[in-house]
Amino acid sequence: MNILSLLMKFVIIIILLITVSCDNKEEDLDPCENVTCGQNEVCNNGVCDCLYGGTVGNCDEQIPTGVTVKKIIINNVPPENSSGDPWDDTGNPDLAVAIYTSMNNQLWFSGVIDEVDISEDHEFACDYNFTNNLSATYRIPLTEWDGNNYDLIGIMDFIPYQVGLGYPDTIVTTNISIQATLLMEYSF
Ligand SMILES: [Ca+2]
Repeated sequence: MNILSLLMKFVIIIILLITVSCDNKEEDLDPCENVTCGQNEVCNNGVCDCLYGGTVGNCDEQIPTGVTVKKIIINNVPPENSSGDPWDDTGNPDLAVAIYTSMNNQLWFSGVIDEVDISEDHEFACDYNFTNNLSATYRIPLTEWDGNNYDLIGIMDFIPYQVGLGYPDTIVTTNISIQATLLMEYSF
């Protein structure tokens, strides 16, 4: 009887010890123990945060509050339309560029520049400032005008700001045979 009672007590003590040691183990477990954070990141409760702001994975990079397209430089225009005819019947093409949202809302229009020598780069002053939806895709249609009629030469896509790509001074966008270089500026 005594031996049985002792054995019971022993078993109870062992169970208590195991329970207590398990509890302690849980309390002592550091949620950051197996978390490896990047440069300029710190682990808070198992999650990596940026030490100085920015985006996790690239903590040096601050999200701009504004992105300005200073200029749109058309580098390459196909010499003929899809029918194999020159863009203009009487002379050099009369070009315009614009910026549209992906929903086809016009944000900016360059106005038509007459008689563009497409064998050379042509620069359109722009200065359009994006202040929201910086990482959305926008469209840049290039058109050739005759009075109020125009032919669409092609549409190039671009994204003002992409996380992880930094702040490039220029963004080059192409669409098969047309190419534009955008001169960019960022504000914070
Ligand atoms: Ca024309």
